[in-house]
Amino acid sequence: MSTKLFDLTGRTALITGSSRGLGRAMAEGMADAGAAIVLNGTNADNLAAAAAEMRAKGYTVHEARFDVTDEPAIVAAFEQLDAQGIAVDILVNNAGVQFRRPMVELATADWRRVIDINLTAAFVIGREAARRMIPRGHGKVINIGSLMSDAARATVAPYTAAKGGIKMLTRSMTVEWAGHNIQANCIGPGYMLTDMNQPLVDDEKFNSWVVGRTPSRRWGKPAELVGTAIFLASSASDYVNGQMIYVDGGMLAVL
Ligand code: GCO
Repeated sequence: MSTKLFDLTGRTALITGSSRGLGRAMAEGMADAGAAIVLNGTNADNLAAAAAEMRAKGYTVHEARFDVTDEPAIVAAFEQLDAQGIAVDILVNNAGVQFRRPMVELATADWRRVIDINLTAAFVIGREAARRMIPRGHGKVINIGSLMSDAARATVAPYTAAKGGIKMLTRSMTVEWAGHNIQANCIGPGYMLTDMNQPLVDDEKFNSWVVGRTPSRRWGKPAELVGTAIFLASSASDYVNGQMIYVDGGMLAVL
């Protein structure tokens, strides 16, 4: 009984920003749990390479190349999936960027770009997915938040505002879509070893702070998000809605 609860066989997951980093790790994990995967990215070569690597492992992989800030491209991608008979049962709004600059030095255009990628995209893609999940009577939406969904760090204001917003967007999705048997939840990764964070890992002072501030005394590995992602994508979470689950080594739980 218990293993079937986490079985994703017969389901299809679209994961934005999934040719590398956290998105790729979740794509591999969900594929291993039985899901067909729709990989997304903006770089055709990276997307094709990631798809080929995953297909070589026997996984069912489709590719949807679009920029998450390009609404016409998003709509067209969903229409193409419709035409191919590919129903997105699980949406992971993972694509995101970081831009580190003190607010007094931050250009409004940079603020807007981070908000567009990290927050507005999750609304637009979530809306397109839900328009199709509602008639089918089921769906899973997993938004990727951050420690910054609940705590602020200097120099990352637009990211913090966006990740706080993604937590509340998840609750808006819950209040409007749970009645259609769509479960919307949020994962809050801690400091994970990703390309985006490499400059922080390489900064001895920052690295020491992360290791000292995290009860687990280490950075997280992208693969360590997979269990929570599979849980929220599976029948095991059919009565879990509007929640934020932190995978952060305990960082936010302690002073
Ligand atoms: C930063 C980091 C963080 C992490 C992650 C933590 O500059 O502090 O990029 O934002 O990436 O979001 O949850």
